[in-house]
Amino acid sequence: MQAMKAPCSQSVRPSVAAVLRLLILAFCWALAIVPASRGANAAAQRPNIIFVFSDDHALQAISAYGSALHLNQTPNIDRLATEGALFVNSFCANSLCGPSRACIQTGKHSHLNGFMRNGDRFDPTQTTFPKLLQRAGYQTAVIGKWHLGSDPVGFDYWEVLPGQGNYYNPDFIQMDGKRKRYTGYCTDIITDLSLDWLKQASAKGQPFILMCQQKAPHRNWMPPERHFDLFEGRQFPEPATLRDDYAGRSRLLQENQMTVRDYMSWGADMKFQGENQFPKYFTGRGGNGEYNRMTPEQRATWDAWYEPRNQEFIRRMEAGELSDDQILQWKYQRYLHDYLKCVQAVDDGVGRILEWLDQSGLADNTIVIYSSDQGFYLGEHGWFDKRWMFEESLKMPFLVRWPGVIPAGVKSTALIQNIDYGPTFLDVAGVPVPAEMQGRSLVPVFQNGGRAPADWRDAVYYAYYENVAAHNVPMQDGVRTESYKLMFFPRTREWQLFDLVKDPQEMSSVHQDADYADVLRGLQQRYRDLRRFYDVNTATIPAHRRGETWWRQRETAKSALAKEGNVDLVFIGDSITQGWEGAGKEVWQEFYGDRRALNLGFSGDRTEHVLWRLTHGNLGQIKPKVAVVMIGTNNTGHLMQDPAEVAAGVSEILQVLEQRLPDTRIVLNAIFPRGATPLDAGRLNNLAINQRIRRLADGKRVQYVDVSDRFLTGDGTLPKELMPDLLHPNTEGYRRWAEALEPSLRRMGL
Ligand code: SGN
Ligand code: CA
Repeated sequence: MQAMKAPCSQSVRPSVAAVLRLLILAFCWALAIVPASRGANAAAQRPNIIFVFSDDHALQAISAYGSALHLNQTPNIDRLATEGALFVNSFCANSLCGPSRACIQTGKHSHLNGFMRNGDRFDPTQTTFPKLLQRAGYQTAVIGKWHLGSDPVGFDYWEVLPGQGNYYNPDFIQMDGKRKRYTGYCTDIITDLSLDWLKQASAKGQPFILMCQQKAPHRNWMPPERHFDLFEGRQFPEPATLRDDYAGRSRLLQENQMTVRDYMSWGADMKFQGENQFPKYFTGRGGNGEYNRMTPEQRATWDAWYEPRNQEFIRRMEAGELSDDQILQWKYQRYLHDYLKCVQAVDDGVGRILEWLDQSGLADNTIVIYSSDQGFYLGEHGWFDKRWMFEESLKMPFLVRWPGVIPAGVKSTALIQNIDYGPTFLDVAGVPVPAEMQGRSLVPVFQNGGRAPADWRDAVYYAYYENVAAHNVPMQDGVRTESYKLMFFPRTREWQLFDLVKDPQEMSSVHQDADYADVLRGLQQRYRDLRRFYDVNTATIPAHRRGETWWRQRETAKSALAKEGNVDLVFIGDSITQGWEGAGKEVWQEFYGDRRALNLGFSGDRTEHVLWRLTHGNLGQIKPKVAVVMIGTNNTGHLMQDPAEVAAGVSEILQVLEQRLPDTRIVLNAIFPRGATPLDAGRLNNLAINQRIRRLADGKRVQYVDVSDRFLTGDGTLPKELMPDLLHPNTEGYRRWAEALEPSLRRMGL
């Protein structure tokens, strides 16, 4: 669908040498030379790719991006921009480590590659670009941070950090599964290992791709000894929004747990030794795992630098010399100093790789890209970390040098995303991009001097799924165009709209401003259309509500019950099902009290929550004879979600049940009617869902039961005598439901 042609078949503006190379390649192909020799010839011509990828490197900390604050100098990374291109509108699809990497491997958004949150396990059987490049004769390697749970696949060589890895004396997982500890500083070790591999690979004559994936400058920002003195005496300027009060935007922003002011830890982040002496101002009790890993020599150097400075701060604190705001200022400086020193080592590594390319003569035929898994807040909005769809963490650095194709000094404003990297690498190698990949090759943008071709995208789609985990950032998704950003928070069902031209710091949402009514409407349509285009259906994407205490407790309690087994009948659903414990209690007792029944109804749940629960312990060890399923009215009520999407969610639930409880028969209950009259919008939506899910029944294992006639009067009115709130049955309503279910339950052997 979006597969681009190989660069060699497109119109280029190449150097004479490149034209010659392409001609020779075409000639070889035309002659259909035997595969072995063709491989050798073609391989010599296809460009090598070196992809240097770091962790949490903010654009503000790359001098080529010319940040307003002019924090630091990264001459080596900058070289890629001076000799190639700098992309200023480069975005991630999901601003988190594992998810970003999975998007890159697969060229797909998170909901399709399945790696939606850190801690998920990457399914290595998927189509990934390294596998395809390997098949096409490229030598492939990944060295450094991986963070995808499963072992790398599609690589001739890999050596990766376990999980987040360590800065000092890190362990690396070897291809045989064993761990090897290296003494030294992680960034330098990754560069060393990368150069070792490059030297070997370049001697073999086949083209290669290396993913050199730095751990730095990820939290807890542990600098290398050689840069301790780098910014001595420097006071970094503070971003204008360091003291953001989050007014004018969703209240969810206030719930964040990632401010420099309140969430810097005493030991790991701020590098103090011993117990936390000022728990009012610092989190944690103390301790720094990295410090514990150091050799005595490393510790001595470390202490010699940090201790006098720490002691001076402690002295001033004890003397009461520092106001709250001065303490914030101190933390911000410590944070920036450490972070930027980590960045410096990354830049050193890029320099060593570029130097090797120059010396080896491979620079001309090697594409070098620098990027990072997401951006990062360096105090903007008061924050560190990422996740939010605001600019600083939505953006990814992207600098690329491709001699002969990209002219020097290009600054591109094309909207690009990490799902484009895989397709780009394939395209560069002349490998067709599989239609299932959602990203697009950037080669046409490269060839067009950085300008987006006419058919390029007008907006990117973003979705963050790690709800209520570290830093308490809520689930969110949205679209970003050249000048606007629309965000949606499902938890509060709120829109946020930012005019990036007038309000580049995103300090005020204009979604309720009448002057922006047309923009809002237009972007909401773009949002819906993009979600359809990328196949995003939240009704089928498992989601939890563990941020709500009662929900978490109910989930834990129900899973514990389910673990015991001994269940013949299970009800699965939302508040209507949970109501068997409320208005329906007596009736439940009467009908199911002695039938080993379990209630898995959770008030407010939608299909996505049921999917999550059924796959995270709610089925425990149960093997019921019958499961009664009714779900979907909240997909209607909360979101007015498209009936086809909700029906897909129900279908997914039935599939999960079929896989996990193959011997259980299902009563698929039509969603109850809601609203007073037949033309109630919610009622109609439920009807449309029912029309679809009815077809999911096979009459044997899955039986469809519609009991609406027990509630509705002849003219379709829903009487309050049975459903006082026009949504939930009262006791009499539950009685009618139980009676209506009874024949099916008996037929199914209960
Ligand atoms: C760790 C960090 C978090 C960070 C995540 C994810 N805490 O948990 O601050 O958001 O990693 O980062 S720490 O105390 O262990 O440093 S990611 O880049 O891997 O997604
Ligand atoms: Ca990261």
